[in-house]
Amino acid sequence: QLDELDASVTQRVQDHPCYSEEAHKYFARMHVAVAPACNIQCNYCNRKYDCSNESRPGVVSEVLTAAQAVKKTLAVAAAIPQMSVLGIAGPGDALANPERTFETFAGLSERAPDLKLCLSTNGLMLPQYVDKIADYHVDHVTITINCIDPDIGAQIYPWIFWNHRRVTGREASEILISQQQKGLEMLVARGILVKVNSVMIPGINDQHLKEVSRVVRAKGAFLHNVMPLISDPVHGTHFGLTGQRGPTQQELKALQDECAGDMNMMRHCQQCRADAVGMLGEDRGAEFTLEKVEAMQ
Ligand code: CLF
Ligand code: SF4
Repeated sequence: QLDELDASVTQRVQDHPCYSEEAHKYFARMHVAVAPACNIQCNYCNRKYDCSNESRPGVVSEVLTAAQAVKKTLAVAAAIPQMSVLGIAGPGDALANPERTFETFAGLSERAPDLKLCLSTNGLMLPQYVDKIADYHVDHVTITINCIDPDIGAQIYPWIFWNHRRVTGREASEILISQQQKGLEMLVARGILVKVNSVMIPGINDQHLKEVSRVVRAKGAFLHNVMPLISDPVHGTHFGLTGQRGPTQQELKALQDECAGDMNMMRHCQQCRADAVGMLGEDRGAEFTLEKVEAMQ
């Protein structure tokens, strides 16, 4: 399918390790954990860990200010020549922490203009920030879309925070879904490359994700990444506590194959932490803690 894309798009993904399977052998990415807050609740989330939108529950990230994030990025980029992408993926939601997120992007577009900027979000605030995302030359945005049906959404999202109040039940999912779809359309209209992440939750959205794949493809999403639910009572997620299981490897692959009829599927995702550093599947974050970065300057 890649052959069908015009050359400019191919060029835009050729050094992004997530958007191009080939690129992940040669290029590295890093995340800066500048976004601790979140504006929704997913049943698979435990706020003590990194956002499961992009990240595997792991160890709590060191939350950075924008200035610290810029400093860390410059130090890492100097030490790892393959570093091509800087992403903000939590540990909460990038757009629930807009000041730090955009201040980080502003600092980097000035001091490291060659780094590609990448953002991952649950999509709730996306329509409000699309212009800003375009202004800061963020070229890659990931939206986590787990459903387009609010009845399914109600089983995944117990609440969202919207217009200064908490909204629950089906209404919460209706708002979230409509914001996500609107955000997707607005990004595509501005020529920003969109990847959709979906968490596969057996018995809840697994069959439905084929429809999600069709719809987001039709709206112009570039890539779909179906990730397995990591449900572990040890992490204290609501799903983990209720005994909800994650998919097996075979179930995940079968669903990815079914979705693939419609669009490019990402199959090399490593469910990175919100402070991951290095090639995909490699995490050199411990080499670049703030303390060590300060000592390098
Ligand atoms: Fe990070 Fe995500 Fe950007 Fe990549 S990760 S914000 S698109 S630079 Fe990549 Fe990691 Fe999978 Fe994400 S392997 S979890 S898809
Ligand atoms: Fe947790 Fe991420 Fe969902 Fe927010 S969007 S509740 S941080 S998994």
